[in-house]
Amino acid sequence: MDFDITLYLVTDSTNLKEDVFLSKVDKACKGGVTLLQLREKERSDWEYLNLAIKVKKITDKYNIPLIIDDRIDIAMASNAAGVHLGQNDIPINIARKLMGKDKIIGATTKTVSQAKKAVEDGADYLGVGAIYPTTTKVKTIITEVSTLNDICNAVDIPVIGIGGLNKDNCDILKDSPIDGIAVVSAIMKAEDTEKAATELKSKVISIL
Ligand code: TZP
Ligand code: MG
Repeated sequence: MDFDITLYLVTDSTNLKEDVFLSKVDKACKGGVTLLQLREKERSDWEYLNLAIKVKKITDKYNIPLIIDDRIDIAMASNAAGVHLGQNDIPINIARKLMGKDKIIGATTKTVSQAKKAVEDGADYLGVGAIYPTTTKVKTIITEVSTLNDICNAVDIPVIGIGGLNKDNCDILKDSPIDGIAVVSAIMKAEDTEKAATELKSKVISIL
């Protein structure tokens, strides 16, 4: 499946009422997000699926592929475009068998060998980070930009940087052969969601 990974929004609904969360998702899509991941860690299966169905109505309106974090069952049940898998989630080769060739499978990788393995197993894109310290994923460790660059150069699928990135600090990646960036806070925590997405997108385009 074809997708544009220039500005990848990973959502966080923590402490947000559902209508406020969905409105932020809508504004972010309107502002220019190119790919959107629903990332829920605390919800029951039923709640995760329900929210995925609601978010998909919005992403469909803007023709933005919806990726579900961690859970291929929720991705398939909501007819999302794909799934994002970490090193401790369902193995990519198994996810690929279950989901077929038309779904997008993203993988979190922190080393060149993890990246090469993910590609071999059938990943469509790689997320690498955290580039900067982040309060969104507390247990993550920093990945050096040089490692991110090595990963980009070792694989032939799109690679994005993630972690603490915003429009004022993503210049650190201007010489990196990335295909886009992924953010949570820079958009989800912005006062004006649409403006944050629009400004960040033009910034990212300028450094790619
Ligand atoms: N993976 C690595 S860092 C991160 C994830 C999901 C969180 C990024 O969030 P933020 O708010 O953009 O730092
Ligand atoms: Mg995961």
